[in-house]
Amino acid sequence: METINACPYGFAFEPASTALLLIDFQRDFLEEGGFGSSLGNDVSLLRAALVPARKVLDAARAASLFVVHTREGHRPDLADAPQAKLRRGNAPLRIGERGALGRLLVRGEPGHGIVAEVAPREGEPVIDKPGKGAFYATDLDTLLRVRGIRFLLVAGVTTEVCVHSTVREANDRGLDCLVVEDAVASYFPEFQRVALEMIRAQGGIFGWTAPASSVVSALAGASQ
Ligand code: TIU
Repeated sequence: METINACPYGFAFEPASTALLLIDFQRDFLEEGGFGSSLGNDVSLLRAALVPARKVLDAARAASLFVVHTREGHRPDLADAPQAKLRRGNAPLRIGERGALGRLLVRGEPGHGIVAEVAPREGEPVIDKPGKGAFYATDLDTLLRVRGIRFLLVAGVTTEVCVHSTVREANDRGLDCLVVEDAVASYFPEFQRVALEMIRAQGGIFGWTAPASSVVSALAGASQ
């Protein structure tokens, strides 16, 4: 077992049973003209997560961890998008409508792609998910079970939405989850802070948190 210096206490993990999950690092959330900016958000806030996430990704690859990427989005015919999700809010553009990065939150459109900094490599599965959580209506659970994964390191956007939905459910499925504090980001600085506190409160009620530097140090030890 290796241990990451984490909150609320050390995160013990076995590298062969650990996956790095990169959640929704898509142009639709990180760039102007995508879904996130259509909702009125300052998308530049999310970019802070990219350098730490890339460091963790490099370290995970060097330690031969299983790396999985996710993307939120819908079929071009929107048949998998509930009316409740399509109707939600009063943004000028809605899911499926055309913005500067193509149709918002639609698979195959430019905005749906993962940004270059943390782009998937050959052999790293990419999970297309219609919801906020990465388990809902996907084969993520199967992929993790086949590999015997018991520990998840999590990076991605946004902290209080897709990261929380995924980590809460992963916890219920029996996985120990560590969220990389500076490799997740929110459009709301207050939510970023509180979302991380929620995870590790009450003795780690549904997970651990640690900065990328601590994760990278532990993975460097695991690579030797
Ligand atoms: N809007 C927002 O904060 N997030 C999402 O809609 N999806 C994800 O978090 N990926």
